[in-house]
Amino acid sequence: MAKQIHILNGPNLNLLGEREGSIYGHVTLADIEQNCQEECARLGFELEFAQTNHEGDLVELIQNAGKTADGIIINPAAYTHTSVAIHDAIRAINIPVVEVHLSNIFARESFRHHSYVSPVALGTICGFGPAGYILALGALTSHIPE
Ligand code: DHK
Repeated sequence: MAKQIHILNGPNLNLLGEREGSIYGHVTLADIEQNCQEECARLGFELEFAQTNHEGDLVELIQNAGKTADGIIINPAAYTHTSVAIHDAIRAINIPVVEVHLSNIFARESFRHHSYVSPVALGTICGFGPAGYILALGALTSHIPE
């Protein structure tokens, strides 16, 4: 059976393409999903792709992925900077997690410089726009044993 990656996206990422284009660009989340599906097929992995605007739902998606997936890529969006619940959910599972941000959070407002997710992630990719998801897939899948 093919190994599974779950890509989880947090609040307001459903608005990509129409939201603050100078920061987040003009690519939609559907475009990112399509690119990730193609890259996963190329790498020989199955992909589940999800977005939610709700913190508790993101916690449940992480818990479920912990039971069924082999690795997670997560862009927790604003919850990156606020959510102990997401930090704890990642600590509670035993699969690798790669954190992604489209923008370079360290070049933005100081409240974005702290991440509750980075200390419990395998690694973080930020500042490369949608390409960050593809970079994360390469990093994560190379970390998952055959
Ligand atoms: C997306 C958001 O919505 C922000 O709240 C984060 C992140 C940055 C991103 O760059 O993908 O601060």
